[in-house]
Amino acid sequence: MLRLLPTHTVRLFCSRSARGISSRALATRASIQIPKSQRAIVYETHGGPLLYKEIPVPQPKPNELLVNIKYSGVCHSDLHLYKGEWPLKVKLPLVGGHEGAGVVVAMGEAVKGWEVGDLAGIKWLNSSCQSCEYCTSGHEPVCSTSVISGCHQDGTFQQYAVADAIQAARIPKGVNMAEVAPILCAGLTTYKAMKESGAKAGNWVAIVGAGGGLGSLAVQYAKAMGFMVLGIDGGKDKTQWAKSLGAHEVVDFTTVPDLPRTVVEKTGGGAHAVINVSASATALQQAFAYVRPTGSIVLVGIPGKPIIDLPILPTVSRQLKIVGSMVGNRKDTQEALEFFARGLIKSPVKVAGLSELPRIFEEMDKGVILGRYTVDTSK
Ligand code: 8ID
Ligand code: ZN
Repeated sequence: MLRLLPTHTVRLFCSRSARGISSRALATRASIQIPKSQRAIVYETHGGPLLYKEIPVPQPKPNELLVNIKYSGVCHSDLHLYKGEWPLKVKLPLVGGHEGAGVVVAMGEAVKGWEVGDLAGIKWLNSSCQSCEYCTSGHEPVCSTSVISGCHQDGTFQQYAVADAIQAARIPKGVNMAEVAPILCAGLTTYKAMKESGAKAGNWVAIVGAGGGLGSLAVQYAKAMGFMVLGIDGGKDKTQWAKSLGAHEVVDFTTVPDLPRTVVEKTGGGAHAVINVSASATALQQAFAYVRPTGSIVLVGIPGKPIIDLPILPTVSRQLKIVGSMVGNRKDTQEALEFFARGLIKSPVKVAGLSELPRIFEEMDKGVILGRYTVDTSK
């Protein structure tokens, strides 16, 4: 059974718990009509037309929230999935997207701890079993039955989306909804990768892909966590952008004559940790040449051709650590959101309409986006 806010209780509900909620959320609660259909971007085949069309509003299952998505970030993972570059089972036709920030408008009968009108985030990890050894030890992203938003089920490139109430993120009241959206994947993922790197305050962390969506946030989380930051990306625009976000040093991989040597020089002996958020296998391969002995290389970006050669002797003799990192758990999510809500992270967003997604994917494919696009689902 679906629990909705009954129309006659709207006034009482608003006056009881409206404190601190943005006016936009309040407006949504006051006009709680849930339409039968909505606008979405749908594709039926990998690489096929991205159709901006009217589709039914989904019904939440007993454990799910129905969230009126206000904004959704556009992640490069959405593009990889659209192109069919990864060996994942993708639902088709599909509504992609996994960085959705919105307002709870309804919920299933088994949901506890949420109210209609709460601000909620829909993430990559839509649900997991909550009972396997990984879910019970804070590693739910590797749960074998996990459901991924915008991959296994329809995601956030629509006006209304569903999410498991346990995995949905609690967005702090009063934050800017367009800006918070990318924190739900790009922010969470890079914050978690930083923790996985084992770097300590004062250490040099190299962010590879520093001008992109994840990179722009990685630079700032790294700085907020007390690391020295070296950003690597291609072209003046991207390196200057990374510098403007707080990188202590930047390197342009398209013009520097000897990238590994330059990084070793600038960091006084190599990066203690390398966080690869680029979608480039070549960039990852190069990291072995400039990571500091005993340092770590954290793999976050997943190129279309996801194989590199592992240089075994240097990895052993220099005692390197190679770490894979995928999004983060619920605790990481709340921590990443708190950094943002405290004003330590400026979300690098450009706002566009949902209908503009095809153009955004084209720009992303060309590698020309500085920071992150977030789409307004009402346009
Ligand atoms: O949980 C995860 N592991 C996770 C979560 C979210 C995203 C992984 N990802 C993956 C995406 O699937 C994608 O493969 O991280 C990668 C980056 O996602 P993004 O930040 O959303 O992509 P982007 O905005 O296009 O930024 C990529 C940046 O990499 C730079 C580009 O110039 C761009 O700024 N780049 C490239 I491509 N080659 C580079 C190189 N050789 C490079 N920067 C430095 N050196
Ligand atoms: Zn993502």
